[in-house]
Amino acid sequence: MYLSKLFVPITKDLPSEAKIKSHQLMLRTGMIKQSSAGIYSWLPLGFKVMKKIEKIVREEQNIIGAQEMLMPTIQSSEIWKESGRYEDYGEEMLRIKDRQGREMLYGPTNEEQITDIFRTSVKSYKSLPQILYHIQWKFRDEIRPRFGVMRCREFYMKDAYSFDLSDKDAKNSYNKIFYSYIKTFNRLGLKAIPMSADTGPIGGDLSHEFVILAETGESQIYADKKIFEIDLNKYDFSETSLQKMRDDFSSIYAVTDEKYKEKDFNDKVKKENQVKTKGIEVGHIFYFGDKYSKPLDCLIDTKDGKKVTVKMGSYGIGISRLVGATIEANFVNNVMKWPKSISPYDVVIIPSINKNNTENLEKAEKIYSELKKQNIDVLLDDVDENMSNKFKKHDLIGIPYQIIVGSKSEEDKFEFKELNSNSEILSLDKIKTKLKK
Ligand code: 5CA
Repeated sequence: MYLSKLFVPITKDLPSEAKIKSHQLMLRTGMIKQSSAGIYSWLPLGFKVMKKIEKIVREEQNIIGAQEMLMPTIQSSEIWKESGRYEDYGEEMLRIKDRQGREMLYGPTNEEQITDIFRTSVKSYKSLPQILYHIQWKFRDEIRPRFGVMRCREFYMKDAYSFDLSDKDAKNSYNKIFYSYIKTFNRLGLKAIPMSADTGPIGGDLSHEFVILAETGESQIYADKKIFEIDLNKYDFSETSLQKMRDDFSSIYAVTDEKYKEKDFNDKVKKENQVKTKGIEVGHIFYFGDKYSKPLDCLIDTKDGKKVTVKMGSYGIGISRLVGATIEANFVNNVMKWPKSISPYDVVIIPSINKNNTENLEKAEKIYSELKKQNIDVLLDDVDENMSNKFKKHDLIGIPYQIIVGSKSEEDKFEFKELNSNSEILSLDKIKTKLKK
């Protein structure tokens, strides 16, 4: 893609309503555009990052055998009345009437809907266990939407739902998702800490939040950095191994300010291992047994002819929030550097150009087509602008690698730079190899 053609409305002024780094950066680099309070359009640059995150989340769900489906955004109030949450959910639920006067709502989450699908489709223990998921827009009429995509009214979420015959099996499904979340966040270049959490309006008695470290987060975190050293490769997919993994995570100190006690922290965590910072919740998982299957009568025939309510859990990842959260975690000293796995482009070519000298642009175009042939997703900054402005702009766009075609480039060697590091002069072949890695 040529930057001059890319729809990326970069603005120089800092929007006053944007209080945190990610919100400012996303508006400045034209990743999103606010449509009304807490509701955003995703422009090409932002959309591309969100789609890359979605792809990784999907791959990791599929690896553990979860199956993708899609439920609608608009739901009937009937099933919510059956579960009892229609009243309980309160003002956060956007309620709509259709032309027949039927009460509908814009789904804030889908426990009722998936239970309704399951109860009419699955009757026998033979069909269990199951994990189903979808990636869909949700609406919660947050009283104070803020921080851009971090706390919106309309947001994009992956939510999965597990169905098991017994509590024991259900906890195993919970542990599988737990494992897959740690792996997913690692692939997104994020360090996530699982923390035992309150269940709130979703309900149940077992829950973990996955929190990433960032100074602008909403919750204060106290943790032992040993939690980042747990190696997932140590565990296999057997029930005991997965339980061991969850126990290993739980045995390491990590709490939010509600549970924090200074003495505990100092007694249990060595000074050099103490992590005190803010965090952003990017995922949340719940085990709630028959909280929904009971009122909705979702019954399964067991092997010995009895009927039991199916045991369920639900598991969310905030995909749109993750775009902002990744920026919060990676935007340091006014330089944004996307993790390679979700960067909008693999590399940007920045030629020094002006009207009288098109030589650098021609060289850049040659490099561009070479890299394209190698399936490298490359952006060419063909905008006629001075180099210092270009560098400032790319510090915000955050593509991790740059090929600079200017005074330092020789016949077939170019300046290659990884953001926040020193540049090197390399041949195109060497650059290709580095990028391919
Ligand atoms: N049904 C359960 C799990 S599937 C559920 O809805 N859980 S949740 O309420 O915790 O939401 C899951 C994830 O969605 C959160 O961890 C967060 O990352 C994201 N999320 C929740 N509310 C918002 C919001 N207002 N704006 C952006 N992302 C949000």
